[in-house]
Amino acid sequence: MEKKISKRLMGVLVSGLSVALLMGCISSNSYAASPNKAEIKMLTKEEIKEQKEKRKREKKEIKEMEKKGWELSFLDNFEGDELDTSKWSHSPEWKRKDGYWSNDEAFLDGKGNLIIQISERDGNYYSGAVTTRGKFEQAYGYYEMRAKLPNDEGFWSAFWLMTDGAHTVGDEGRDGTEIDIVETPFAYKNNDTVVHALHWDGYGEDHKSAGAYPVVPGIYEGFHTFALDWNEKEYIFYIDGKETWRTDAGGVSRVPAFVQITAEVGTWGGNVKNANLPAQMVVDYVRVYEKNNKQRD
Ligand SMILES: [Ca+2]
Ligand SMILES: [Ca+2]
Repeated sequence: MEKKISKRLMGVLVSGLSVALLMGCISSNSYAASPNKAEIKMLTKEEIKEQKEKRKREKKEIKEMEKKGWELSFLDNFEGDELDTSKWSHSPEWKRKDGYWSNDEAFLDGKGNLIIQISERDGNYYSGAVTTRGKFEQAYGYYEMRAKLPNDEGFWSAFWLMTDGAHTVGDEGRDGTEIDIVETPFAYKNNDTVVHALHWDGYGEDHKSAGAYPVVPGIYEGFHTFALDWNEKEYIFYIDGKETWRTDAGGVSRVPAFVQITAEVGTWGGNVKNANLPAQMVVDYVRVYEKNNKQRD
């Protein structure tokens, strides 16, 4: 009798234990993708400190811009685990030059950065691309990205503004211009060169463009800011707050544009077969401002 009870008790205990194990299994599985708890705690402390400092800096920088008459109209610090789809969409997964845009190659790293990755799988090349098309579009303003640029061969990363009007022939660039705030096709040449460019009147025989090739020592090491002041008179480009190009080529575009952060594979960037992949562009934030009307002259 006692034996029977203890057997049943054992059975209950064992099945309880298996349930507990099973639950343990499930919960440990759900932790599998994340670091262990000790690491989470450590990272959180460091990250909180870093985030606090970043927020302080951000507040100060936005205030400085406000003093110059700029009002924040768009901000993404890329915090959290998922791309904020109220602000961004993945660009369509179609063939671009010698590779494909792929949703899998544009993601948040969980540490406050957007990653735009370039990968090779089975001899095909894939890169990330996000756009604010249909979600945030603005004419004129101050557009800034802080990012660490990739410097390998056969692809380029870009922070740019686009509009359907860039395809329209006539009226020069006033009815729409592709504005490339920064592109990196020469990264692999180790000559510290980036590209600023404008394209208008379509991409066929009427296509026109203008560009500049600033050399900034150390531009492919660490984080830098890339910015554009697009006003009614001209475009002014900045790297790390220093002016690198000023132009009114094509007449200045008057139509709203969306923001894009992309990478694409192509021979303009050299031979991708020489690249050490995957490569990544790491984007800390994007801020867009518009001119405060009260201070407009
Ligand atoms: Ca045009
Ligand atoms: Ca960030």
